[in-house]
Amino acid sequence: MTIRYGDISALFTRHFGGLADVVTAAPGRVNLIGEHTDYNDGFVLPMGIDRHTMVAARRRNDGQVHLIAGDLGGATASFPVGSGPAAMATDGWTNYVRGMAALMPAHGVSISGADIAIAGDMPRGAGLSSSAALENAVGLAFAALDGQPDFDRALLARVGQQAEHAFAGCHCGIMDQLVSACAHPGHALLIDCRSLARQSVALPAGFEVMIVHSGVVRGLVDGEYNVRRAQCEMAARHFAVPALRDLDLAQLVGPWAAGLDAVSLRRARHVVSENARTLAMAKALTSGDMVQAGRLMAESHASMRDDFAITVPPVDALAVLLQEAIGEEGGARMTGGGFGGAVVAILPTDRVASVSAAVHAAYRTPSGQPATIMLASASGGVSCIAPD
Ligand code: GAF
Repeated sequence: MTIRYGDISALFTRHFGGLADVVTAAPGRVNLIGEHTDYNDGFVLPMGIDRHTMVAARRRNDGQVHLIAGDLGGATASFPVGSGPAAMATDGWTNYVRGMAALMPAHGVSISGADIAIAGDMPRGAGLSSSAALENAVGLAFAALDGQPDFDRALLARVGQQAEHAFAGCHCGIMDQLVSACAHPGHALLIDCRSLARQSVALPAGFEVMIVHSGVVRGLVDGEYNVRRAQCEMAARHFAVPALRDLDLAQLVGPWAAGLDAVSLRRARHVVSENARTLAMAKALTSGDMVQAGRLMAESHASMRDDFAITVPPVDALAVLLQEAIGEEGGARMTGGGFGGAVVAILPTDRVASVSAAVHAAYRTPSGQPATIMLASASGGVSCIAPD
């Protein structure tokens, strides 16, 4: 973590005076594979990363919440607990906090108001789930202020997802909030998004996770995201199953598929094949079969490009560039909701320098800059932090 307890508590003291009662930190995430499968009750394989959103909070007793966001140029906002969402155009970032303040009380957390400082070290628009991290960090801070620092983490994730739906208008699945809440240090998490069962998957020794930001800041993602979700739900209704999780590929080419439009069929094919790839990837990582892992990542990217239509040309170019530079062992694919953002690569440690050099030599962001490259290590989930 490059942001520390001292940074966030200093921001708190500068803005509000005095000391915070609690400090929390929640990681962003990178998804290794399993894209747009979560809201289809499927499987995902993300890990928490060593980039965080931190929150310092102190209880108030007047029903007001006051915010300062250190990494948004010191933007401030205030609202009464229980108020609705703000208009997105003005201070949309506050909606994640408003959502948690409005929804946590239904889960036994009493909120009488709070002063809250927020800061983080995550690049924005890179698809690393800074919003899920904010929801978790704020939600846990509210719980800790109410004497509940051990508030159930899976429930916290579900409240964050509800906040995203009701206050930010994105009908996301559970992956981002759940991994940011429950991540296991040094491991990825294979999550069954139907039962929420989680299994830790260690990354093989001698390999690194690299995240390369394409510089395409995600644009219409939320509108398009909701469209993809609706298409998947329509396809599930066509097949008369509760979710696309309940289908296999053979059913998509059989007579049952007749009458479903070609676009919805392609969306379904992505989800069904991606579920199988995600389970296969967990096995490949566990057994150290990194050739197979690379193959699965390449297939996942192609499926997101051709069947799910969520990649954009610069991201496609970056994924191919990385796949070629990495070679046979390991691979690369777009990660996250799509329409820009980052490519995730898994590569041998001794290839990090040459792969980084290849990206710097051959890729430019749409504004002509070299891509931002970071190595991520697998961090634990949201927690209360003590002074260092
Ligand atoms: C976004 C959503 F928030 C997740 O729920 C998930 O669907 C992801 O896109 C795509 O896999 O991050």
